[in-house]
Amino acid sequence: MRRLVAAWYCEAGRVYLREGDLREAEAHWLRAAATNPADTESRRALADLYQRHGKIQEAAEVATEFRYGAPPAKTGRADAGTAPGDPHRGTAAAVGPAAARSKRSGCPIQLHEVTEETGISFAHSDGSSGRHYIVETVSTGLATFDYDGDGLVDIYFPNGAPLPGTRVEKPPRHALYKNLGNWRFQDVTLEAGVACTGYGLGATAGDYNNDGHPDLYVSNVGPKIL
Ligand SMILES: [Ca+2]
Ligand SMILES: [Ca+2]
Repeated sequence: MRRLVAAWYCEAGRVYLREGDLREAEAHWLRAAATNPADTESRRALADLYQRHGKIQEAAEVATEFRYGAPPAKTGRADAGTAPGDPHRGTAAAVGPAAARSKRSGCPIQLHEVTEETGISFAHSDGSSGRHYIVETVSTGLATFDYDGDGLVDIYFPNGAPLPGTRVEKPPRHALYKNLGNWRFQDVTLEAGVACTGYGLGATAGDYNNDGHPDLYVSNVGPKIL
């Protein structure tokens, strides 16, 4: 019965997700996980939701519970081939190749190079004058915020600029990438009007004039931009 109730909550969460109600989707998946801690679908959905919204800590926690905290299924099917006390007990069938890699390395977190798949082609330039200006050594930060209010966190990358002694055909510019969901991004710098070519060292976002829309502040060497 608990499995059925959890499955219903999980499906309801998907319906809310399709309708764009992320809060209710999250609430229903949490209910599914609480009703049946062995329910893998709700935990996967939660981890994906948290990751897409930059909630890395929450995603890691739910993934850790998923891998280590779920009790063995009563059917014993998910436990096949594992021993009591094995931290991967009850998870191998659920996470497949990732679990196999995890088991081999002993690490519950696996990292993969996915930059190309995301659509992000931004490359940072330090100005490369060869004269070792101090700004060449400090790189830059970036800002993550939802610039278009669609519920997905977007990324703004400040860039360097040619320093005295540097000659380039096309000066680098800062870049804004719109989050399309599912870890895909699109360069919307020109459309958004934020193609700054100053020497950026950092950026932050906040609603400085309290109009409900985030504003971007870019810390350049020299004039700053709001
Ligand atoms: Ca967005
Ligand atoms: Ca504002």
